[in-house]
Amino acid sequence: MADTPRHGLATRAIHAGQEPDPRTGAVVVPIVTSSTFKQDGVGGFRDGFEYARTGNPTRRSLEQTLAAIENGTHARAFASGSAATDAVVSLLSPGDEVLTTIDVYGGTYRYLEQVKARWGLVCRFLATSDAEEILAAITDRTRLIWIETPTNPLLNVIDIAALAAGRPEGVLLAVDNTFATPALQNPLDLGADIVAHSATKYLGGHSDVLGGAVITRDAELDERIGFHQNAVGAVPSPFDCFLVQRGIKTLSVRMPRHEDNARRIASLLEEHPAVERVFFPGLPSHPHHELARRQMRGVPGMVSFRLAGGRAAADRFLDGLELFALAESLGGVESLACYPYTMTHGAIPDAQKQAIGITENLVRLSVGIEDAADLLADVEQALARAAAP
Ligand code: P1T
Repeated sequence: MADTPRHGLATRAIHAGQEPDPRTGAVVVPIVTSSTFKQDGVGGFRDGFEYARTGNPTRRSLEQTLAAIENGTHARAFASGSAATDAVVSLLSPGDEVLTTIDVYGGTYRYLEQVKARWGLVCRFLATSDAEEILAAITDRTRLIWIETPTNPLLNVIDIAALAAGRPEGVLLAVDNTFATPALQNPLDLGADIVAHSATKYLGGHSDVLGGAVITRDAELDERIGFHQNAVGAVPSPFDCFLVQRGIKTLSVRMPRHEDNARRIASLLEEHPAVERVFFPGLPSHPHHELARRQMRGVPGMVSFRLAGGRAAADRFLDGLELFALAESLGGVESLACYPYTMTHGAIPDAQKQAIGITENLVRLSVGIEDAADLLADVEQALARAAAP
């Protein structure tokens, strides 16, 4: 089915790139495992397929779905979100500058600071989520602005349209849309050039696959990303493509449930004496609440908060949880709790973490789609343990 803008997100997620199989009529895209494809004479590729690193039917189908749900025209699937980040950054050359915020996934910080800086990229991490301040930091070497919004783990919201409108020509704007997902925001519609994803999270949705994606509306950018995809080879297996595509089919029903459960937990936390501060853009008390309402069609199921009793209270809270599993990652149907200071953001130097508020009493929750009452009861009893050692 050719995708057209008249189809809504749920329809695109289920149909785009997913025509019933022409030979068998199978309504689910086949998992094609062949690593190579017979040529009809040298260079006679059937439907463009030659070798599975370069292209695979299951992956192509997923890429069509990814492009359609992000309102893009081109997409490339990767073996992880980190591989997708690498593909975007590969657009730059030594001496070029990338601007980002400190408040990004710790692995993105580590990649830029410990891999690309050594290679000659100038990486600047700004302690702000204010679009004007980010724009003011642009220099004549800046080639890429890379942002997450909402950010990981502090859930700051950054004005994508303001960055897109205010950056000078020649500066690409890439948005890591892992947290919001296309169910809540489409950065390309707001003027971004590139959308990146860790499909490991909400897109896959079930904590059973690693994946990444890069989506654009620009054939030339896509060709360069595709060159990198083929040259480096960090491609997802056909089975992983199937899992991500299967997850995407239910994205639009999962996200409101994640949001609803997270809202209830954020409200509980906000009222609780054991909690010092809650970070949840769906709460009117969040400093970027108005921007979040303007930019997104809802908020993801991520809630971060600081406990009043310092690190010891955070440890007791995490030990006390019964339904929430202490684990990295997010966006799956099951609820997870994470301690960003040493887990997801352990690669960021302590002084920088403290400066932006990734403190030793910070906990991040990925709120799943279990029954709200059960999740609330679990958080409540763990808070009681945190408050009374
Ligand atoms: O883990 P991987 O699929 O390679 O994705 C990296 C990545 C990229 N962008 C964002 C916003 C992310 O949150 C991640 C991975 N994050 C975690 C594992 C985590 O627990 O935050």
